[in-house]
Formats: sequence, C-alpha cells, structure tokens
Amino acid sequence: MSTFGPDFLWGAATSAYQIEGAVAADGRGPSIWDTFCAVPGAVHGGDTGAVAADHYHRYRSDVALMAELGLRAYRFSIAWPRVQPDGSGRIDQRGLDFYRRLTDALLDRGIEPRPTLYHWDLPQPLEDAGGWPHRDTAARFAEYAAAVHQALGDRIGHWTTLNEPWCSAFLGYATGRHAPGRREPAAALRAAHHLMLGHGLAARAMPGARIGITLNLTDVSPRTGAPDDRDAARRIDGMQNRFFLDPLLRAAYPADVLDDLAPVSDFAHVRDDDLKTIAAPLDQLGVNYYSPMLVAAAGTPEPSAYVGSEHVRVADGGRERTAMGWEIDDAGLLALLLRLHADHPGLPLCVTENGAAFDSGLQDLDRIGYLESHLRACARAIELGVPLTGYFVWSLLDNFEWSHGYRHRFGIVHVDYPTQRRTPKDSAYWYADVIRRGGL
Ligand code: GBH
Repeated sequence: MSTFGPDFLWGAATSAYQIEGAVAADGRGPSIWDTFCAVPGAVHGGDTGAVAADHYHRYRSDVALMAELGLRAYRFSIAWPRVQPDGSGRIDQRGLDFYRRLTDALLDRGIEPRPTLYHWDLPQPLEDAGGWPHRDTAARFAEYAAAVHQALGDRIGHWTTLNEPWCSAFLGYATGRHAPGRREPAAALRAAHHLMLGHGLAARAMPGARIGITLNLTDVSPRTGAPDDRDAARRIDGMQNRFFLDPLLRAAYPADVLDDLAPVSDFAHVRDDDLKTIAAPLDQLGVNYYSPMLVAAAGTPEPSAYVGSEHVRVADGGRERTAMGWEIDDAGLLALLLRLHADHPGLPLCVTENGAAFDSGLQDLDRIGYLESHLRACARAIELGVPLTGYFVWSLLDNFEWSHGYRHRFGIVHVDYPTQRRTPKDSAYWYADVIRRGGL
C-alpha cells in the first residue's frame, strides 16, 4: 500500500475573489478587495478581480476538468458578499444557490467539496463599521457561517472557517499591503483576536459540522547562533505560528509574545471567556506552506508585518526562488509538520495549500519539481507518524494573486485571460498521474 493510504485527500485549492469574477452578479455586494483594487498603486498593474478566471460562469466546465484530473477533493471559498451583501441581516439566496450548484456538480463527479468560509473578502459595509479590529465583526461572521451551514450542511461535512488569519490581520491592518490597507499595528492585534473569536463563535454556530481552520505557518530558524538572531527567530515563530496555534489549541496566548507586544497593546480587548470560545474543538488544522523563514536581528526598526518585532529582518537562505521571490525548501515543510505533530499530538493535519508561482508556461518542469519535492516531504512525515489527511495544490487555476495582480501564475492549469481558455500544464498531467497511482 502507498504511504498516503486509500483515503488520502488529493486536492487542489482556489479562493472566491481570485477566480470567480462576476463581482456584480446576482446581488453580490462590494468587499474590501473591490475597494482596495480601486486604490491607485495598491495592486500591480491596476489589476482587479472583477473578471479574474470567470469561474462564476464557468464552474461547470471547471468541475469537469477537475474530474478529468482525478481530483478527490476541491478546496474553494465562499464569498461572504454574495451570501450577505450588507455583511449582516438579509441573506441573498442567489449567492447561496451558486455554491449549492457548485457543490452538487462536485458531488456528482465524486469530488469532495471543502469550502472555506472566509478567504479575505470582508463585506465593505463591515469594514466601514470598523472591520476586524471591531469586536462585532466576529459575531457577524458567526451569523454568516450559521446561514451557510444551514443552507448547505446537508451536502457538506467538513468546513474551514478562516484562511490565514495572519494575513487578514497583519497584511490588512499593519503593513497595509492587503485590503483594507490600514497601517495600525495595535488595530492589527485586535483584528487577529477578533478573527480567532469569529472562528470560535462560527464553530459553535454550526452544530454537527466538522471544523477546521487554515493557518499560514512556517519553519523559522535564526541566521546564526548569536543570541539576538535566536531571539529574532523566537519572536517570528511567536507571531507567525504560536500567536494563532496557542489560542486555538491551548486556549492561551503565548506569554513571551505578549511580553514582546506589551509596548504595542495591553490586550484589553481580550474578554474573560474569549480564549475558551477560540479553543473550540478542532477536527483538522489546515497548513498552508510555501517557504521557510531564515531571520536575523538587524539595525534600524522599520514598519513590518511582525508587529512588536520591527527590528527583525528576513535573511537570504541562498536557495533557489520561485517567481514570487520565495525560497524553495521542502525540508521546511517536513520540519513544520513534525513540529506541529510533536506540539499537538493527535491533531489531524492537512496541507490545504502548497505550490509555486513560475512563469514557465505549459511545460512547467519547475513546478513539477517543487510539487514533487514537497509531496516527498509529506510522505516522509506520514512515515514518521504525522496524521496527515490530505494535500491541496495551490492552485487549480492561474488567478488573481492579490497585490501582485495577474503578474505571476500559480495554476497547474493555464488560463488565457482574454479568451478564458483553460489548458492543463504538464504539472496537471503529472499530478493526475500521482493521484491515479495513489502516491509518488
Ligand atoms: C496564500 O497566502 C493565500 O491563501 C492564497 O490566496 C495565495 O494566492 C497563495 O498563498 C499564494 O500567495 O514576501 O514578505 O510579502 C500565502 C501567504 C504571506 C506567503 C506572505 C508569503 C510573503 C511575505 N503569504 N508571505 S513577503
């Protein structure tokens, strides 16, 4: 039998704003990404998700393509502004119907639907009311989750609440590289807390659902053994990994990180039972892994996503890089999976995103190399006892890469944007073979 086992979920992932387009269809309301894309200079080339890969109109043929590739599961996200155009109150059935049709098309083909409820597209009216730094947004998210679960819970078993709350909080509210583009470090800490609170409240609002959350975690090491570099690594591991893992899995913020953050926030926004709510039972931890981090303490502080650690720099590990400039290292994925298993034994893990941007066209040997080496890391992790339930390539389709626009391509399927024609790259055929064989 193959290392991966017969029930291993071989999948691919996308997200709503990155592929759907059709931003004005069927009553969809504006999200913070529609607004952000209109800000001059915010997104490379002035690109927007207004059309993207037009998946909203092409989902049927996209699902047929997934079936041809033999995918066992498809991770997509549900656009909150389609379901609740105002972010609260009125539910638009047309938005829910789209995801019902998509889900049924998947089930017809024997592909397991794996929806994520929030992949960064906050309804604009909720940002106007204060956004994630505002506590009420967490309650609004739970209300939305309950509505979606009520409508689709008969056909969907496993739900992911949030995708990468680190990005929502720290790129959205500290560096401003992502929507809504605010640069308020203290507000970013409140945002992170309210995202996690929203996760916990949503879990409670979806009775009987299997619940997961997806974090962008990484393997962090110091550039040298010097004490200040080692402290830099402790800090970045604290903000990137433990700041989310500990509340979700241990019902507590890491004490050393709270100390680092004391100059920025007194955490008065954390109320008595919040951590109990956040640590709701978790059926799966989703891990998005792209690149490891080598860090060093260095000179003058400058604005950073790592609030409270503005003197820490990312160092050059000397490895090959993808078109995004991200270093390639499968050993980081293995180290991360082993560490998560050691720290949280028994918790089922799933790689909910892994992949690479290369602009090599249809003959993407570079992408095959990336995927193969990272799948080997997954196999090794399983052999060493890690309960890894699945692997989702990012991404099924070339798509809107947030502030980078359409400049770089992550898809195993090429999208010709002017015609919207889909063409599988060599990596798609390679992945289909892996799935057919049940492993490498
Ligand atoms: C994921 O985010 C997203 O879930 C997905 O939507 C996205 O398309 C995909 O990955 C590819 O990007 O270079 O210093 O700005 C990945 C999270 C956060 C990983 C930022 C790389 C680079 C920091 N990313 N990080 S920097």
